[in-house]
Amino acid sequence: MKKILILNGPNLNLLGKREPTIYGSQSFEDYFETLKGTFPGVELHYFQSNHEGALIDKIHEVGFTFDGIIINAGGLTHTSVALADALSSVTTPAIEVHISNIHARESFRHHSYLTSRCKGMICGLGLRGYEMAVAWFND
Ligand code: CA2
Repeated sequence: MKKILILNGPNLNLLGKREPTIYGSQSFEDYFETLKGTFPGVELHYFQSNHEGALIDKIHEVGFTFDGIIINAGGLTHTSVALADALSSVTTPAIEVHISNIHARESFRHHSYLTSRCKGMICGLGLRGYEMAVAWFND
């Protein structure tokens, strides 16, 4: 069974509670339950943290044994060389996901330090982006 980690960064614990016009009205915990039902043959893990170091530690923890990492680093996407280095330092491939279309928003969101370290990037398709990333790893 493939092991996949979904890694969410800062503020994504507020999904479903604030800014529903941008990020939708479902909490990630609820969505995660649906996702597990969609992929019964995949061992799905979920970790969210508001702390950069905790996200890096998690990448190191799973990055040599899991089959895939799906990462939405939140605002750290646009600032964190350290997260990019963590993705480069492990063997598990990653896919970057953003709920909103970062290229249709403020210019500071247009650059991601992570994209070049990932197999691909999905943005603007809401929570469905996570499902598409799981499907790709599960192929
Ligand atoms: O669109 C995405 O998934 C983002 O990664 C979300 C980040 C943002 O900084 C990126 O540019 C794009 C922000 C996460 C904040 O999430 C919230 C969710 C609900 C309410 C408030 C914030």
